[in-house]
Amino acid sequence: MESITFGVLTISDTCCQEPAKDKSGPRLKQLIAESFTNAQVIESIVPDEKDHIQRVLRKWIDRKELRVILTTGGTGFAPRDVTPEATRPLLEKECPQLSLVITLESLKKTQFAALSRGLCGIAGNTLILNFPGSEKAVKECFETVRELLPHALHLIG
Ligand code: MTE
Ligand code: CU1
Repeated sequence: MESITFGVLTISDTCCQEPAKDKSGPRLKQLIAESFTNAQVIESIVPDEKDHIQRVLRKWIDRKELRVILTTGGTGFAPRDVTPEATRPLLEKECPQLSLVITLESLKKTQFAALSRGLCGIAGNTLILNFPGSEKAVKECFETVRELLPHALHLIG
């Protein structure tokens, strides 16, 4: 399979102020490198603000070579958790079964998986997946979708 470019977007007020505190972004980068040979990873950290999140997502969706965006954080029930609300308007297609499989697998690890509202969908030729904001959660979620990604991207075209 040819090399895939991933965008990893950490969405966190704390990590945006102190990037050294971001554990889930670097973990995702490592998981990608272990799973896909020649993968390129672009990273960014933004606060839990809808317009900040959308600015990065739009920029990445417009980049033709960038095929997968993994966001981490902001999917929960707290007032400032707005990742799904920022993502939804940019999606051309939602992929609810992908969110379902992430939830089903996550529920095998923790019942708190029910508290993530993360979305999955397609914008242009980019697949966007919202993961929760912990190192443990991104590992579990990434491992759930990893094998699906090449065929998914093949279908998106
Ligand atoms: N999913 C998996 N696979 N593993 C986890 O540890 N944590 C849950 C949930 N989903 C978790 C998970 C918890 S505790 C919360 S509060 C929600 O994700 C939302 O997390 P977020 O607000 O950091 O996005
Ligand atoms: Cu939680």
